[in-house]
Amino acid sequence: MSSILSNYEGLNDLKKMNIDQLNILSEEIRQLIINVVARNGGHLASNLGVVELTIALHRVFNSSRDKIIWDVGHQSYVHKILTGRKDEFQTLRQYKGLSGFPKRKESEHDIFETGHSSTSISAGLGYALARDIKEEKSNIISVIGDGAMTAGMAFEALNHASDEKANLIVILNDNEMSISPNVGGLSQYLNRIRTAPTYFKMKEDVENILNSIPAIGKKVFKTAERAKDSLKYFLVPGIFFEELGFKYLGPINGHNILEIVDVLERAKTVEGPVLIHVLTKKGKGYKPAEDNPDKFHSAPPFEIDSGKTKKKTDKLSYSDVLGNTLVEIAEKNDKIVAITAAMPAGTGLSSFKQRFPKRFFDVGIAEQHGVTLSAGLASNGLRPFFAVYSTFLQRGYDQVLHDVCIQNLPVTFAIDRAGLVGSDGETHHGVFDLSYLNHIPNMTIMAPKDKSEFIDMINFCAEYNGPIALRYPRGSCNDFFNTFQQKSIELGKGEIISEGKDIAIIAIGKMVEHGYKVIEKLKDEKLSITLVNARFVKPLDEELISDISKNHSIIVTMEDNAKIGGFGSNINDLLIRLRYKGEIINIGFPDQFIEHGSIDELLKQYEMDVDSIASIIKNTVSMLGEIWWQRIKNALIFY
Ligand SMILES: Cc1ncc(C[n+]2csc(CCOP(=O)(O)OP(=O)(O)O)c2C)c(N)n1
Repeated sequence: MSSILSNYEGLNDLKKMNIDQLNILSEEIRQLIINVVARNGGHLASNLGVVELTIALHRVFNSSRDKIIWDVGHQSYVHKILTGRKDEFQTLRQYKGLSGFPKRKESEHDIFETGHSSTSISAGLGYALARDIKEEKSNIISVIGDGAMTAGMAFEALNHASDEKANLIVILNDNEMSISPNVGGLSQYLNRIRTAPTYFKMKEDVENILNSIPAIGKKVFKTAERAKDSLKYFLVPGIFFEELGFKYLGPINGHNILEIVDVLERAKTVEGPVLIHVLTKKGKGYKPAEDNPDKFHSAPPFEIDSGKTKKKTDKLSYSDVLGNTLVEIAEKNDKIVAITAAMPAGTGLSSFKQRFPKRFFDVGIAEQHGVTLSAGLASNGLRPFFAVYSTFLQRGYDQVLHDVCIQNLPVTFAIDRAGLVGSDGETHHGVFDLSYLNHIPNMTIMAPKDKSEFIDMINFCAEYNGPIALRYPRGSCNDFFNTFQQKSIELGKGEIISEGKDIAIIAIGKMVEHGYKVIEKLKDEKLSITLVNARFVKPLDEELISDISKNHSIIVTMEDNAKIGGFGSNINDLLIRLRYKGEIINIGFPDQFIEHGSIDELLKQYEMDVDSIASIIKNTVSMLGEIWWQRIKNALIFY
């Protein structure tokens, strides 16, 4: 670590540095971020874009008395480095290490936790209103990207903030990118502001001329600035925000510390809500990230010199298979349309977008709208596939229930990143979708055990006449069961993969492969184990499970979802109805948020790895003991 950063001890140091030192510090922080993210993976481009902005914020404001709220929170690395976590930064996103998102337990400077986007203005307004009720003095600053600003929630908060007239500073960090290039009318509006230099030139000229008039010039300018019908009113580029009740300052160069400091100082003196429009470059200072900001939005470990990913895989991911299969289906069926909420590449829909631009819709970060848009498309005769990460569909719960399921519309939810996602941690794991969809009438839910089954299921969805959720995990999609002759998909029907006598593992999705490996692991234990691929979480294959319950003393359910309200709980309900007398073991996530770490580390921690599940089964068998074991068997026979 080089000089200024290695000697840096805390925010007080920042306040004493001159501009040259601050600029050197920026470059050293950039280098540190590049080095660590190249090794650990992480949100590189967004962080490189906010180095100067973050330094300026901490220079002007006094965190933690002043509150800085980071929208999404993926761009908080610089903030972490500046607020006492410089050394720990090496452990970024690693198991038990520093989180890649703001965490209150990590630091008093992380004052609001995020991960999902577009919450910062609501949270900031909440902070501001609480401050006013308590009659305290502090500045509240919400930093939100132009991508996050496309969500309804951000507009709801702007709308309310102007009504409250509370002192709140919103910083709009405009880099023209969501993960992919930003979309929508707001984005076009910001673009017009950015590319209309004459406006600013005129504004600056007016300001300079008035300010140069001795004695009264400054006063006239200030009055003009305030007056709604003044010349400035017509020149203000951010009139949209002004009309909403915000004082608009900008646009300013987000890589010029002095310019940002100057505007922040001005913002501090404004009564009521202020919006500062800051222009930044995503990936700033690292050529591969500047050239490919979407690829470096969230990057796996890479080689610094070339920017090339370290562990290249040529295996297809589930997202790729979804995209490719959907293109094939759409070639034959012109009713197929695809929707994404700002994740065309992540959900594998880039090829669909290219092949069928008119049948592809990127709605921005607007999952609720994405769901109801799908409902509208389906009501008017089309077959929408909304491809969305499990964690982000949480945003659209009411729309799934109210707009899709009540009307029983043929919308497919292609639910990507179901189960654990790894180092993004608790805000991003997809471990709740089974629970939040399970209880909605008309909803059908399924999950594939491997690639061939996935392709069959996508085809099944395209023909299915009602709401259907197809959930699948992050990562590579292979034909693990390729020697197994699978039957075609039939609504509510599972399949037996291997037949035993004593114990039955009933698994869903990715956990079927896991179940297979558990059986392999136990092969010397003289246990006879059946493996069932449930295929459907809802409706369950009641006939199959009823048969299994008659002659298996232990039933093990396996899912990569929270146990509460998930697949296992559906089976438990059924087994109660069937008056099953044997032992039930539910494998799934406990009632707690799962932290960040590699998927293997986390599965081990929650006793869901192959070794742990095998031990749980072995221990249950030995706990039951021979007599119990026989008694249960007899009970099952008389059942
Ligand atoms: C509700 C929700 N949907 C989707 C995402 C995935 N996501 C993370 S960052 C991001 C783009 C954010 O763009 P912007 O706010 O402009 O920030 P930038 O990375 O450009 O600084 C998206 C879509 C999310 N975090 N939350």
